[in-house]
Amino acid sequence: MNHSTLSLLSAVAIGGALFAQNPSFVLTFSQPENTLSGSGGTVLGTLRPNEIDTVSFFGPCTTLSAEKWMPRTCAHTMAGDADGDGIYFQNSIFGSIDALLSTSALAGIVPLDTQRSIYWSPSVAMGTAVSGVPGLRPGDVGRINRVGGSEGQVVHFITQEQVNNALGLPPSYAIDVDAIAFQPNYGVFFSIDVDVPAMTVCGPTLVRDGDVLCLPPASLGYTTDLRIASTTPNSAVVAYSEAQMNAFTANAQVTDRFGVCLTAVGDVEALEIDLFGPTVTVVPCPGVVVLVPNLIFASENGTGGSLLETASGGVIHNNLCGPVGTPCGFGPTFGPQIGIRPASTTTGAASHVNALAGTRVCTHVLEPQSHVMTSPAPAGANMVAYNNPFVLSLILIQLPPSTSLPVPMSIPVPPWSQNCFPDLYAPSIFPWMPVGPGFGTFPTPAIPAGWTGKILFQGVGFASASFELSTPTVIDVL
Ligand SMILES: [Ca+2]
Ligand SMILES: [Ca+2]
Ligand SMILES: [Ca+2]
Repeated sequence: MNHSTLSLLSAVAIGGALFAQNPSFVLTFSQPENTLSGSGGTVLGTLRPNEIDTVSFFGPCTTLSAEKWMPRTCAHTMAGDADGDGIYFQNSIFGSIDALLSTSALAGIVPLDTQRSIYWSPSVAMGTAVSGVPGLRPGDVGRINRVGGSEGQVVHFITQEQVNNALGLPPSYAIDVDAIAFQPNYGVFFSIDVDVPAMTVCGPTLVRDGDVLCLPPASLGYTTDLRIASTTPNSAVVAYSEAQMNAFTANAQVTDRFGVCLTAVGDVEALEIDLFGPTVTVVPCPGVVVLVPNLIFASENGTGGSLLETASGGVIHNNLCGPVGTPCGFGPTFGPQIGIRPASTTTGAASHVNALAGTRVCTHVLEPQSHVMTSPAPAGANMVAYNNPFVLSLILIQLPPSTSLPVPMSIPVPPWSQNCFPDLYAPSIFPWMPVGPGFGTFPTPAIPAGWTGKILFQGVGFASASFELSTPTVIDVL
């Protein structure tokens, strides 16, 4: 090992130590957006509403950028052929990811969140060809895991039925959870996408999409791994009404992407709990008392990607890189404050933040330029983009049998890969090629005439004291 390699390795180790104190989010955007960094000119620079991104506010703020963390192809590999059409790639899987939740720090399961530990809610139900029913529906918050040797299973944090039960609605009611946050001392906070006449703890209530609802701790039963096992009927509380959320939004004095001051929340689109902020006592009706922590939230009117807080009657969320939104009178909210590019020099990014969870993650990601190829094809006909945080990553290649497997098989590899993707999808360990640090691309192999099937790639990063896997990617060859 030469001196420059040693220097790089110690730089990685120091980076890791700083990363441990890093205030960061995973999040989604409501529209396709572009990373502020450009992601090396690769396809990883395009952030889609059905992909999860991450942004970190630990300096230097000049390099702040939202980066892709769970590409569609990672979800396709975990979920398999969920719609049963023989092709893993499904452009519009989940519709959008409209709510995100991390419990890993609370449950002590993993040091960092992974694509196997984070919970999300779709706006369109995932197919059930692999997972079976009930799957992952708009009213569910769940993740895709291997369970008892079966791949592509949905593990729910909370189900549509449990949410409906707390709202006094029939179990089959098609509710859409579109923001969620959780802390055992406060319970579950959430918001829904469409107004619904419900029966809450305060009686008949028209629950609005701009309301923040609470499932108080005493109303919840838990599994041993800190998921919701049960909710109490009619136990939901309107912690903040839409009118109150409108007031928080107006008081925050933040502009949209055109520079216009926000006056109403519209729909509450993202929620996270700020444990360092003030807690208030809310009495929504006589005899009902709810403790409400400071809530970080996004408004559907918050184009340009602003984040607000309920503290002090409503303020713009601040972090180490400044306010996450432009104060009224100072021009548009552009997007770089949350790591995305503005639409132009005069107009901010089109998105509001659509889902938000405070957590730390490892960004070690693969995504192909083309998810589907036709046979035959010369070597390099398709390229796969990578974002590699390590000095070196060895790309592995696997050819899953296409006809027998509706979902690829994986194995856990402890004690390795406890920070990045936890499961190995290429157990034959057939090396394809090494890649260096940062963003880049590598070529696909030549596809001979008559060969069709699936090509799976996964990177093995050489961390200072471990091996850390990248997210997997599968290319359909037709
Ligand atoms: Ca499919
Ligand atoms: Ca949803
Ligand atoms: Ca949302």
